[in-house]
Amino acid sequence: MPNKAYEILAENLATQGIDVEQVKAVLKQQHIETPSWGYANSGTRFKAFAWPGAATTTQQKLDDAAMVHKMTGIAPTVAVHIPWDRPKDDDYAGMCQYAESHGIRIGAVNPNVFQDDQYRLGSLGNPDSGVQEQALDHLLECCEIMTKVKSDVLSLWFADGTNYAGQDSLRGRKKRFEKALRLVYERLPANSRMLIEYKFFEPAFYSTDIPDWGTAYAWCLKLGPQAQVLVDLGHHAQGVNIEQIVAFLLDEGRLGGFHFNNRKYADDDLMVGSTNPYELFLIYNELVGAAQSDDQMARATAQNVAYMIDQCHNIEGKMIPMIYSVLNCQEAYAEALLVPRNRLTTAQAEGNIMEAHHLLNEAYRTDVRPLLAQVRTEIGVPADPIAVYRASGYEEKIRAERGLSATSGGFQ
Ligand code: RM4
Ligand code: MN
Ligand code: MN
Repeated sequence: MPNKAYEILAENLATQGIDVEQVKAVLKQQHIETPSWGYANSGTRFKAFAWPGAATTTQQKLDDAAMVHKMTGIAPTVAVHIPWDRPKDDDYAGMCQYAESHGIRIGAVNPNVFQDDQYRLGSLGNPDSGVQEQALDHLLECCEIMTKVKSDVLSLWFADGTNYAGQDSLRGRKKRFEKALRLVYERLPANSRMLIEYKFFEPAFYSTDIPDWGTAYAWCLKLGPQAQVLVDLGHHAQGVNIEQIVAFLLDEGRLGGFHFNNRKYADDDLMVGSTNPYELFLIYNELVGAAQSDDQMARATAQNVAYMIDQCHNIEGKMIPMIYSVLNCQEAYAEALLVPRNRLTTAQAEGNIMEAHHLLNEAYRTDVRPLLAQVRTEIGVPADPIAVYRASGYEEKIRAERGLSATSGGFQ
């Protein structure tokens, strides 16, 4: 069926000098990774509400991720959390094959050094050298797992910090981290990367060992080129200009990846772009600007960013918000691709503030939905993924097969 709205939009964009075929080609290459833990039950610190049909096994999580990819066509990988996704008999090759037989691959490996009892005072930053060592061993084990599941990203987040002034030596903790991260860095598989994620508070509230992008960046510089910063959108104070952090890290070659979600919750609970689609657009605008620039470093860095969702939904279900989030990223990316870069550069050079601002906003305000429907049709996925998912019977099927399980993905 010809997409009338698309034809009108394409004509309109062509008169603005935009190469629509090129925009579509770029959109078809987009890749958003979904998290295995986002398909399982999760909760707030007060309550984990069980969701009917939520995944409890890694195979079920992979099934769900495969369904999200089938609906969207741009979510071909899934991040795993170890030990939440540790397979029986440590059969990682089997897990990898299971994913591949369902049309997806394993993406980032996320070690978990925050849930065992010994981590009460932290992991790598723990004052007890025995605990530091256990955490280090787990990280090194994850380097080996990367090879088994064909992953090239080790994604590191630490719950480490202190709750009371004087509880521990701040410099001491810094040194413990630097020493251990160096040992992990040396064991990274060839051609892989270590992404260091920061978070300004929680679960520690007096000090957090990696509180901000500056700390993560400083350590990446010390470690070497295989270490890059991971920007989790939820881990920022409300007023922080995230796109400026993105621009800085792109320019320095140290933006490694994203964890998409929404900072309104200060963590992983809300859909990316749900209350702040403009901000998501501005972030993509920096990425597209870098990818299209002739600055070698920024361009190469932008082309190698790992786009990952880090969301665990508590009250709104699992599959639809995940599909929705992938689509929100697609929409923001499409709008950013419509920014007339040359005209924007000219307006900026002339100090023409209103023209520059207007050009950006016009791209943002373009209704790209017909364009995305066209792209989806051309890659053979539903033009309206949410509607087709609702009608697919998948939700009813998993509810019937899996039922209601009290266990959570790891947040219990
Ligand atoms: C943390 C952080 C990590 C994620 C865990 C589950 O807040 O964002 O990336 O792996 O939650
Ligand atoms: Mn995260
Ligand atoms: Mn988080």
